[in-house]
This record gives sequence, structure tokens and C-alpha cells, in this order.
Amino acid sequence: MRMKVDYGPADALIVVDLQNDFCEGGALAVAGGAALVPGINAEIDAARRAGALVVASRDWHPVDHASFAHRGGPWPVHCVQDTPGAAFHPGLALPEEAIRVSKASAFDADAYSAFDATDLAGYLRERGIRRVIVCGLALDVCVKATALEAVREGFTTLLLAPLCAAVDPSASDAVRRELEAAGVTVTTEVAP
Ligand code: VGL
Ligand code: ZN
Repeated sequence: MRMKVDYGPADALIVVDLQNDFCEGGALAVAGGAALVPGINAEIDAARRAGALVVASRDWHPVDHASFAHRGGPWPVHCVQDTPGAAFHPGLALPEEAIRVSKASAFDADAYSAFDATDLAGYLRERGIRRVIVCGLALDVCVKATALEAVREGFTTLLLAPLCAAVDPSASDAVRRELEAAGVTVTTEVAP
């Protein structure tokens, strides 16, 4: 499956947190996470062929991160730095030149957006990027935060809805509406 997107050199495809802990069998598994991999690989391939930038973010927490339940946070222990759970899904075909962005590495602050405290926006502007295309995990947490911040940073923002999965699937429709209201274009269109 390919989404109906014409990538170009002013585009960045941002693959959000396609990590083992967010896929089936992981510590914070999102139903349907692993199934996204082939479709996302097809987008990565199309993006790089067209000269677009490929960015992959990863949740990259220290042991004892503030978002973990034993420290009073909302989440089970997940994506601990250098553990297998924090690794990208083994099927994700990231080209060598893809930009890897680690986030949420501070002890006492969480960061859902790939732009949060990473300087990614400045880097993208420096590279002449004007549009970002977002997919990955989880729709209702880090994908949502990344897309919202992309809009705030002034990028034209497109969400590839079929290539996202939510921690709480019952929230998906509301999330899509919230993103559209904020100026994100949400597409479900598949290439013919
Ligand atoms: C995420 C929950 C906690 C995500 C990260 O990547 O969506 N969700 N940390
Ligand atoms: Zn996290």
C-alpha cells in the first residue's frame, strides 16, 4: 500500500516512535503497531526516491523516568535507553541517511512531540523543509503532539491516518478532528 502523497525535496517524512515497546509484545503495546511497518517502509522508499528527508523519532527514556508508574507517572516502564524495547522495530527499513531523533531523555520531564527540546524544527528549516508528513505511534500521544507542534512551528502538516495506531483506539476519531481543527491535513487516500 502506498498513500497518495507526492514527496519532494521540501518535504520531511517523520516516522514517530516505531519501537518494539510500542508494538505487539512490547511494554506499552499499541494494537496494530507492527502491522504498520510495511506501509511505512513504502512511504520511506517513496520519500527518499523523491529527495525528501526521512526522520525517525524514538522515545528514549532514562531508567527511572518521571513518566513511569513507579515514579507517579501515567505509563509502565517503556523505551528505556539501550534496551531491546527501545530499539526501532526490526522490520523498519530506515536508510542510513535518515535522521534519528531521540526525545524524552530528561529525567523529570516527558516529551511527546519529536520537536520537544530536540531542535528538530530549526534543523528542518535549515534544510529547506516546508512540509512534514507524519505517521507512526501512538496516534493519540506522540503522533498527535508531533503534528500539532509541526503546525505551530509553521510547517504545512500532513498526517497519514492509515499509517498510525492509537493507544486508545476509541479516541482516534476525536484525535483526527482535533488535528484538522489545528490545521493538520489528515489523509486516508491511498495511491491508485
Ligand atoms: C508514547 C506513551 C508514552 C508515544 C511515548 O510514543 O506515543 N506514548 N511515551
Ligand atoms: Zn514514553
